[in-house]
Amino acid sequence: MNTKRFTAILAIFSLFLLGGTAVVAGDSAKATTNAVVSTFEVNGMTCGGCSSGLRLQVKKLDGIEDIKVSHEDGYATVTYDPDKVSPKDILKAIEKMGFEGKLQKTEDKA
Ligand SMILES: [Cu+2]
Repeated sequence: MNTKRFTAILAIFSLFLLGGTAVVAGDSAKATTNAVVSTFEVNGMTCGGCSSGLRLQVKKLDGIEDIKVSHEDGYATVTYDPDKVSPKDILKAIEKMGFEGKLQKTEDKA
């Protein structure tokens, strides 16, 4: 009798624990700790519309944390989770916008 009751309490407690774990996992997914920063040379951008269009296009990809684009200097700096998205995917998005992209370097997020 007592054991049964204890099992039921344990089961309910486990559910709370699982719920708590799920919330924690959701938070850590947002703030990726293994993020990297890739710099791409982007040719073909002529104005602020080009850079903001590219920014939106790349942000559509899963795993993008941040992106800075400069049409004057012709580059894009992208912070992302390498487990979710690759430089190849980002280059595809750059080409989709009609620009020419080239990966320059990839570093760990500072
Ligand atoms: Cu433009």
